[in-house]
Amino acid sequence: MLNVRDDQAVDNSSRPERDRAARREADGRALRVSAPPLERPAIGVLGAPPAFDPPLLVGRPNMPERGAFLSRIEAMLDSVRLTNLGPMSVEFEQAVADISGHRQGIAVCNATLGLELAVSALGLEGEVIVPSFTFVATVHALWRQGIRPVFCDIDPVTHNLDPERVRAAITPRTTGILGVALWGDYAGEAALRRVADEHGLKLVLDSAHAFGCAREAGGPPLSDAEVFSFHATKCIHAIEGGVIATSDAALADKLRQMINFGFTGEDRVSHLGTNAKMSEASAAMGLTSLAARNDIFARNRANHDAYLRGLANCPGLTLRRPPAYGEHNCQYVVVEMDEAEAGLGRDELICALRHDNVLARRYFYPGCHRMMPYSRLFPDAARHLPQTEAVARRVIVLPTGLSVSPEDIGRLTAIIAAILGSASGVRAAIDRDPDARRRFWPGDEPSD
Ligand code: T4K
Repeated sequence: MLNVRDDQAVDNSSRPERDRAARREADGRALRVSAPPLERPAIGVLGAPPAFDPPLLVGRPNMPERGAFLSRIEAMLDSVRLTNLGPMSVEFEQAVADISGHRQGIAVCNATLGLELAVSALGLEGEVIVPSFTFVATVHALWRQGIRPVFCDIDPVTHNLDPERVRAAITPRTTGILGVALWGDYAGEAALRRVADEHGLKLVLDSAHAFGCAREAGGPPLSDAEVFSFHATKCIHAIEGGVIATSDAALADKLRQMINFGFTGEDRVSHLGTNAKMSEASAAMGLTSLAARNDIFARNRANHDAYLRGLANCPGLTLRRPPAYGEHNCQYVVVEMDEAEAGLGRDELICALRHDNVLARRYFYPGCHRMMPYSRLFPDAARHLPQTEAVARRVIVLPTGLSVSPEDIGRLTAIIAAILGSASGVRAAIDRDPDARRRFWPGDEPSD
């Protein structure tokens, strides 16, 4: 049985009656989009009590079935095998490899180190082509290996690398392409493979988001190696963890050595390695989480459907749909906002939602090229990344996972509709609180 938050209907019985009445009133008004906003506010930003308590988060961990997790922990304690390629990490890595269609998996302590090791084991150096519209770990994995990241623009529809732009970015110093299956979408994998083959390059995929997602037209893996994240915020997780997956046996052998300091014998070191092993405690969580995969994906799908229904009433907001082919983990609910149509700015909507305890995110704003050290190293990068710049300004990621129910999403989307329906009042309220932006995003704004 999954440990699903049991207060999803937001039970206020312990709160004062006054509070409950205000909440009911707020809910009712939230549905009446055309109600005069400032007289009797229905939404947090206009003075109503927050709609959600506890807050709805993007990336709140899916908690495991406790009994199953604890019995794995007991087995670990009984066996006195805590780490160093123990039986649970071996079971976990093979299960991940099987599900993702690779022959082998190498469990690691997180996907960031997994990416560094994959890149290093494949011998990448010089320049590697990479998107800027990704979590910054993708790019750090290159730069920390002394590789120059060459930022390439994305396709505005798939949000993944644009293969034709990748082709155009290749130089004599290019040794590989580090693509990202962003939001669990493998779009472009086959085209990137073709480009890589034409130029004798390696293809590595950052598939941190993509565990359990079908590939284009259900095809096989096409990268030389791909790396999945099992961080606590991922729908299937090992608290911290990752798996490097590959069908190249020699590469897998080398990686197994590299995650263990480069040891190839008790007293023999054959590679520059590190310590990137997954502990048995993490593997215990990973296996428990994996066993709940169908339930977790089903909840994410139900939540996605609830967003689809609810956002149909929200002008200017387009919910990104998972690809039509095959299974998808639906772990990120990605909405693109057309500010002109919505009548409100993307950041204003996020600010407003925070007053209702909905902590929507701006993943992956402002793009890695605007983060240090890359903004200093490549100050002109933005000129070549128009799609990245535009997409990063219009994406909002909304809460999902086991801690969020379709009913929550019904209320949440009604609140979004109310916010958009009261756009001018919302804007005025936000403008009256000039510190709000600094509170939510200290250190904003990136320089152009
Ligand atoms: N490549 C890509 C494309 C990635 O997206 C990522 C990671 C990586 C590579 C690297 O993978 P790892 O090395 O991490 O395996 C989170 C995650 O830390 C990160 O793993 C993830 N991507 C990224 C998209 O999101 P933050 O800084 O946004 O998460 P944070 O700390 O704000 O947590 C999200 C929410 O969840 C918060 O509201 C708090 C809540 N939370 C979080 C944790 C960890 C909890 O309630 N409990 C918890 O234990 O980065």
